[in-house]
Amino acid sequence: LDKSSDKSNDVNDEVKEQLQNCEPCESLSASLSRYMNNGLGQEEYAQHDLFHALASSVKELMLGNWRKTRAKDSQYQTKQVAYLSLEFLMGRALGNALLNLDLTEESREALSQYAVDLESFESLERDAGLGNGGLGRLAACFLDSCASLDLAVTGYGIRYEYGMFAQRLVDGYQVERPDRWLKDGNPWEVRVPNHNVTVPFFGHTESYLDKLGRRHVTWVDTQDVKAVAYDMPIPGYRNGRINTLRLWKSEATDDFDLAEFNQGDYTEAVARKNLAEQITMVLYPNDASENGKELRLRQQYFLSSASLQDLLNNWVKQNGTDFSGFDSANVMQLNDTHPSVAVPELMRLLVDHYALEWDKAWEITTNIMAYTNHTLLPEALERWPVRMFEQMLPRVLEIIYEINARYLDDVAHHWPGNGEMLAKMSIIEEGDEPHVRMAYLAIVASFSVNGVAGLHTQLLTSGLFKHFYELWPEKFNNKTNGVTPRRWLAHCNPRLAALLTKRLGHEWVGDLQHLHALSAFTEDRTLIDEWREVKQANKRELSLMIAKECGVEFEPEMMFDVHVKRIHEYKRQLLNILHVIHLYHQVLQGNTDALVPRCVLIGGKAAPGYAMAKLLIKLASNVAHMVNSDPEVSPYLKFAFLPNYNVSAMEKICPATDLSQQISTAGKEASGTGNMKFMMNGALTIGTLDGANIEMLEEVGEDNFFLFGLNASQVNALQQDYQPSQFINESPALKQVMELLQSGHFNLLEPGIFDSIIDSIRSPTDPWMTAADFESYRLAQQRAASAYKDTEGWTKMSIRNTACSGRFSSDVTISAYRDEIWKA
Ligand code: T68
Repeated sequence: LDKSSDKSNDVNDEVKEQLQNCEPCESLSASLSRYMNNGLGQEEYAQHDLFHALASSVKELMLGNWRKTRAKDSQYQTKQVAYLSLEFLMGRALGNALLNLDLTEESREALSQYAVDLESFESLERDAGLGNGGLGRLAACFLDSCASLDLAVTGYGIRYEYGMFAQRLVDGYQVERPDRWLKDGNPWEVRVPNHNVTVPFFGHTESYLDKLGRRHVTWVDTQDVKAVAYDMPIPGYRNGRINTLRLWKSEATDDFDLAEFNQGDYTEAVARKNLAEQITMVLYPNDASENGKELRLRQQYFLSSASLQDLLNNWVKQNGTDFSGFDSANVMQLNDTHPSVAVPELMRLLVDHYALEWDKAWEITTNIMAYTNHTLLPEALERWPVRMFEQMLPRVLEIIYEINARYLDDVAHHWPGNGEMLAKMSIIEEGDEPHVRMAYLAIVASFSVNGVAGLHTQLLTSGLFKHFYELWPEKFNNKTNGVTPRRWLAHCNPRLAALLTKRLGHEWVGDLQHLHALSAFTEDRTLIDEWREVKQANKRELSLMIAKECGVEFEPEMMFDVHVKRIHEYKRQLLNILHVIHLYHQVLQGNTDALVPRCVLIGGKAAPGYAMAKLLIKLASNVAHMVNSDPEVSPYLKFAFLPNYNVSAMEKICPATDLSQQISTAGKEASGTGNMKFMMNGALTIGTLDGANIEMLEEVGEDNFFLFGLNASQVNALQQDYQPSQFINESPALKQVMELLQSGHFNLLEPGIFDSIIDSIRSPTDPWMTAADFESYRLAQQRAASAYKDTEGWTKMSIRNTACSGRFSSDVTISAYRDEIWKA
């Protein structure tokens, strides 16, 4: 230090910076004591109070850097990204925050004075279940990566009072229970009323000409709803950055309450308050279909308008109402079409409120918007009745019409004289009940449109969005999904994390590509033994949970074969259940030589209105009952359906899994992200050529992956003339399974309940082609079984899977968003 004064200055600056970073300079332990002594105001406390005190202390430790991050970002020296999503499936925050802030050991110590161990303590926190599945969890992983990569990204979402429902099983049937996750308060959030904005609904439009003869439109007699911001801190991985997840809550505005109150209509006024507060009351629990409910559109507009107003207010505060430069300072990533009404809303705010010319406003809008598509399933594509817009958002509809008219000029130019093309590509779908096609609206206004895995993007540009691709090829790009290695390896699998760090150093947590170095050790005996010991310990831990939740004893020596995700026909839980029936039948027949003892686990929620998905849960429950109650079967096969699968459950499941099932009908799963979590944690995959499975297979090689089934183009080709009976007749195994199922063996007291499932397998119009892939699936399962018998060989494959998982870190994905889309 003495020798180089320059350097010592650097060091001093660094130290100063660090000192500033840790304000307020109180230890976690001191802060915790302060909360416990002063905050509660009483001697007695419950575990839950202790949890709140710790979480509040951790949040307090973040406040200084949170403020600094905001101050730095508000300078607009770098581009600001707004990630707009109706869903953020955050799960628990404590463990992740401690890891990222490097406070795990300190909090362990702080808790020891209360005789509490950190791990069991973490389970006191309720999951923030503000999402359905993959799309919502992706948004949460992205927030972690953005903060960790030091990017100025704000998540904008809805503070649902009720998150994803809790699932219980009654007689094997799914029963939904409301999830009042905020019941005991949320220690992580900060209400920031100075960011309140007002969102208009209903009313009508009026237009007038100004002195220069320009037409202006005003939207009047609206019913306004207040949007109140609640901020949650998103700490980066040990880099001092604290980003923000801003969640909006709807409340009644004070003035319209008062107006009615003054007219003596007190009850009306209170009832209206309810209407306003309904908007953010509950998350819609459909993961792959649109329900067309008016309240859902209200949520979408509420989120979009509030977030855009926030963005514009921030800009105006710094720069006044000159918007030149606004579009090089901001970008908005739309998480699917759910927030795509942001497109006409930004136009409305710029044109009606800030009096920009249409062309200028359109230039800004199209420079800012970027859209991510997450599905090819036609039933999930959003189309809103024009009539609904007309009533609820009359001004927004006018703007959509104007956008459409101008855009159709481009279409006409590109395909001259082709009227059919105009109808096909119009944002408005004509018919008895005209609809707004939200995906088209998003594509027209976005400078970037991306799919979420290679195959998915390819199918988008060659199928669903083919003509848009012809019109604007430069807009389309692929961004294969990823998952955060902090939550999905470092935090959820501490045993494996410690082993990796011992071998490779700790850099892998911030850069998962470091895991490649493991490939050099796949022949290392010590590593192989330690690796297996980690897996076995994780399996023992999961067994306890399964015993408690399902009443089934999973033996850690058996293979853990796991299929957890939302229940949907395209994800083919049915194929898995049919295979379990096949194994069960083999055991009953005494054909046990080729079997490996295995524990099969299925878990996932069905959308409450999706009858077939609910019936699949009942089938799994009934089959599990038969399998588990036969003592002759138990040594070879156990089968459990885990109720209430959620983020926290996955944190226990993926570290303990041997075989991960990713068996969707090819071409239907956009990407998948569960597949990546399992791979990172050393599970082998049995899977189809679908979504990101294809890229995982590329990384790990066919020797380390159990591939089966038709590929996407074969699925398409076969659809023309599909004869399930042929596949059933050609596979003795499937034939037996069908016979057993049809005999009523699994529903003796409930005759006929599974008929619709049986019929679907036999139907030539079965889009999921369960029968077609059964035999190939069965053989792949056989390969997995014989591979598992070679413990050492299996462990080597497991190591290789983890070693090759670096590409599926969401840090890699977000770096690509940053460089290729956001230019941030
Ligand atoms: C999922 N989509 C994809 N949708 O199915 C999955 N949909 O392949 C992909 O990995 C993941 O997105 C992330 O890209 C969903 O999860 C929904 O949850 C959803 C919610 C509401 C309406 C429609």
